[in-house]
Amino acid sequence: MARRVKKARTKPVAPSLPPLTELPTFADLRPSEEQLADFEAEAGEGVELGCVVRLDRGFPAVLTEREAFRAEFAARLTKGEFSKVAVGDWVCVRSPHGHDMGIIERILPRTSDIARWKGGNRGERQTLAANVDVVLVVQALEEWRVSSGRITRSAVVARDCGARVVVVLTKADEADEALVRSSVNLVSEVLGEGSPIAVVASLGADEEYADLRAATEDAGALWGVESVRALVPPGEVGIMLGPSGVGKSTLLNALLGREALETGAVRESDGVGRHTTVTRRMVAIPGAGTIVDAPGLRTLQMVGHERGLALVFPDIADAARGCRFRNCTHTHEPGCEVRAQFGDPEDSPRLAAYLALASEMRASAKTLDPDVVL
Ligand SMILES: Nc1nc2c(ncn2[C@@H]2O[C@H](COP(=O)(O)OP(=O)(O)OP(=O)(O)O)[C@@H](O)[C@H]2O)c(=O)[nH]1
Ligand SMILES: [Mg+2]
Ligand SMILES: [Zn+2]
Repeated sequence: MARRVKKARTKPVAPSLPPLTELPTFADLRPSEEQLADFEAEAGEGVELGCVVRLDRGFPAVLTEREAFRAEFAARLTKGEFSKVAVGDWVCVRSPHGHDMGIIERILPRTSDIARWKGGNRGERQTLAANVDVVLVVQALEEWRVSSGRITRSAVVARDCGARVVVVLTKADEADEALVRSSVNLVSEVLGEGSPIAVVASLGADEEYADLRAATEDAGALWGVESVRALVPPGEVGIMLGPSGVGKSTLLNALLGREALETGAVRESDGVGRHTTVTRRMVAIPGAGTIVDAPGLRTLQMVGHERGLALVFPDIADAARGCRFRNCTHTHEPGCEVRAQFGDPEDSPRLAAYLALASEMRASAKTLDPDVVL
């Protein structure tokens, strides 16, 4: 019989955490007028304004005007609130003053909240980043075609949360001109004019690829790592959103000009990444704003993002208001204005993407009630 080993009762300690590097300066991060006013109205003696710049396995790090430090929550905040702090959050914080940790007293209301649902129909809402201006939807060009479904899905979540969308197609060096051209055309078709597209080959110098550059620009997209800087101007905060292994951290290293972030090989058999990045962290980009590197996402469920859907597909959402039935699925119903105006989804990737996301939202609304879980 196996002997039971008695477990030692030790107090849980914070794991050893990596040093705080690549941080933006405090002046790079700009709280909104409301956040500043809230801070001034509420902050007491010894409390400073801070921004959550990293989360390492759930442990926050905060940057104030004077310093950067690890922080924990004031006792009254720990219940439930702990998991809710996100990179980008503005907080009222007490400096450590010789202690290990600063103390977060309050999270200030967010201007935007990039969130996703996880965990199926008993799921919870997880904030990926707060107060974000722009979402970089990242996808690799190595496949035979990019997934317009994945891109529109990310765009809907981003727009629903109040952020702009830009699309970054990576690994252009593994594609040819025809693939670059058709991928850019597909993304422009499904997302319309509003979202800029950049095509990058992060491991080489932008000048090395004259043919890819010509194909990219010809299709109406921006070429090269350097073009990404202008998409996140100084003072703005962006987040990279995309599956593991598409090259998010590699692109950030290229923008930084050194290997500051860990990158990892993708699995040979199916090209899927191994979730190399495990930290959410802000990275200050020279000549640009701040970009949050984040772990790749396996799934992005569509729950209650109707407003985002209408923002990404305004013309289709408009037409849908003209359908005879209010709950028209635009698949078989008579008097369907969407089908009348946009035809058959088989001929229109844009309509097909809209219908797939709308149908998923109808299904999730039946099993998940966002208002209850929030
Ligand atoms: N050929 C080529 N390979 C690239 C490019 N960008 C990234 N890679 C490779 O793709 C693999 C994954 O890159 P990462 O930057 O770690 O991917 P990631 O999106 O950060 O992945 P997670 O952190 O797991 O979410 C690495 O082996 C990179 O060298 C590129 O532009 N061209
Ligand atoms: Mg990474
Ligand atoms: Zn209809």
